[in-house]
Amino acid sequence: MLLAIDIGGTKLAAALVDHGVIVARRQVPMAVDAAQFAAAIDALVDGWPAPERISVATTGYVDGGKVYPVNRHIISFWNGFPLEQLLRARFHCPVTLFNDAQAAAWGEYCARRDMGEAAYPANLLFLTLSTGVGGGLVLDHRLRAGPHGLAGHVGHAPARLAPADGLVACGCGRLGCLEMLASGTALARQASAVFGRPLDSAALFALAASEPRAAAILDLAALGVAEAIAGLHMSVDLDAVVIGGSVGLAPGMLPRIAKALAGLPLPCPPPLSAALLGADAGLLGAAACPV
Ligand code: ADP
Ligand code: BMX
Ligand code: ZN
Repeated sequence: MLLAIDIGGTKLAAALVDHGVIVARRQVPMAVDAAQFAAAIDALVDGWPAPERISVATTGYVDGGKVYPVNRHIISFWNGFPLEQLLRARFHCPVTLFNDAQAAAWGEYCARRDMGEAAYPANLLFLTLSTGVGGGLVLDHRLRAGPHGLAGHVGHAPARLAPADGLVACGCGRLGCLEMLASGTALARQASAVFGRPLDSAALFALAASEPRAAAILDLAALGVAEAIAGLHMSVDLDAVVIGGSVGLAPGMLPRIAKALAGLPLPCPPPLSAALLGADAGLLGAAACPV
């Protein structure tokens, strides 16, 4: 049995995976420090059989068995965190780490391949709109992690558009990143500024049905995402773009992105779809990733 773990800025999920099928799944809020993280892992696997191996999809970039932040504001203790060593010591089995969006990209690629479609995409971009904005690329049927694990970090490409509350420095240190416009964190920040009261991303989506200023924040984020897709499409020539994450999968977000993309002058625009694996794209993608 394989243990898959998905570590995001907001949630920590674990699943027992048997031949590509989730047979048990648990989820808790992401921990705030290393001690709480170790305790949360123990709680997640309580009563489960010892795994034969572990595959992790994690926010941050993975280099040499350690996890590093791109956006330093997402997880405070993630700076060179020895995740592989910690899990090996706890479970005494092989451990493989992947960036969360890269793992999900591979999961979505495999899901399409295994459906037996004659023309499954060889060049797929997965975008997660979640606590941050993550990205993963499959190019010529191969997952591209990059020499430092950084490939696909689209959230830190310039968005070209200022957020509704003005330009904000990203936790990566740069100004104008897509993540500051279109992540759940950024949507909550913009909504709270525009409406003058604390609002989270889900509340913004609910408000958008009746309040044009709320809808405008989502449309701006969708345009930023569409611009990022267009930029990558012109760089590597995509044949599929898959959207995931709780914000990406929230009702209305995919049509907003599709409309924005359709409005851009782009040769051979790639088809856009929601993650077939839904909220399990990271877990199942990590489980399917080559070891
Ligand atoms: P993680 O980033 O840990 O992988 P998620 O994909 O769930 O987790 O993304 C978390 C972000 O999504 C948070 O900013 C949260 O406020 C936002 N979010 C969660 N549920 C919803 C929802 N139903 N609609 C809109 N935004 C949501
Ligand atoms: C950030 C970055 C990416 C990650 C993306 C989505 C950190 C800690 N994370 O851009 O590595 O893929 O967020 O991650 O720098 P999530 O936390 O939203 O799931
Ligand atoms: Zn950034």
